[in-house]
Amino acid sequence: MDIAKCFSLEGKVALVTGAAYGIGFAIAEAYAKAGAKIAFNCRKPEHMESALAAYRERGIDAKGYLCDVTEEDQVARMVADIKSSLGPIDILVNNAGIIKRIPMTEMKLEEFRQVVDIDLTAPFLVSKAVIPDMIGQGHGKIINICSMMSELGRETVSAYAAAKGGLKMLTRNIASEYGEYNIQCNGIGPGYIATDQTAPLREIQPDGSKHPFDRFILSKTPAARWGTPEDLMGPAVFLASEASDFVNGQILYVDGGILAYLGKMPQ
Ligand code: NAP
Ligand code: GCO
Repeated sequence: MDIAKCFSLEGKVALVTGAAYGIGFAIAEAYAKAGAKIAFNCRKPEHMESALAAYRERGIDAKGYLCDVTEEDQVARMVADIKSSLGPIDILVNNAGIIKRIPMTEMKLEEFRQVVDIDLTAPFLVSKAVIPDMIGQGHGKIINICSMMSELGRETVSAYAAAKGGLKMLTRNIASEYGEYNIQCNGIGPGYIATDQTAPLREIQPDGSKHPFDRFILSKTPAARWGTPEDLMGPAVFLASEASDFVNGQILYVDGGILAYLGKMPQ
């Protein structure tokens, strides 16, 4: 077996949703470096402009789409356009996501629904749009970006935990339903990663000290640091490549050890 070749994505077409910045951007960059042609989307025009510039700066010729992944017609148009310009999609990463940190009894129904729509319903919609061509091609890789909250709960994140827990089961179900067509659907469960989404949890306090949540996460993480988007590059390439062809329905937690650890004893 040619080991270097089985991790290569040479000639593959990859769609990474919500890859204007943050984790999605790093995954798209890794795929480009492994040889894939990149398509990505985001919702906001200002993010599109800066993202295209950032891809260009890294020498990546990415194709960007303004597309809200909760809108089925927009998703269908984007997938059709990628097919005609780059070819049928070989690799889909359902990365676009949001969080709302609101105590459950104060959360409005529309807020709960918006989180579930983007974090769970959209991966269903985009996967549904790409699976028929994957079946036609005889192969496909779908990678769902899950969370610590696919396993754990905490205050204020009921909608997010419900959606990411659901995404873990959608992952297993896609693997179960389409595994016979040589489609692998796996998840990545990032730990606490320093991006815009978690910036409020790392804000320096008025007295110059670290945010209490920041200190809490450092104490909960055996690696004793926040993750970076780059920490997800290798795992994402593995799950998109031939190297993982017999891995299906799994969630690969990339969390510096959080889920393995009981936590520090209070001093
Ligand atoms: P981020 O920095 O907030 O980036 C989110 C991306 O999603 C942006 O590109 C955003 O672009 C896009 N997006 C949001 N809603 C969208 C929609 N309806 N349609 C299309 N694009 C949309 O988040 P991140 O921290 O990189 O997180 C990426 C994924 O990893 C999310 O699913 C998140 O839940 C998950 N995750 C994050 C962490 C962490 O610690 N950061 C840990 C575990 C899991 P626009 O704003 O332009 O739409
Ligand atoms: C939070 C965080 C998390 C992370 C991540 C953990 O408020 O607890 O935002 O949910 O973003 O998903 O894996």
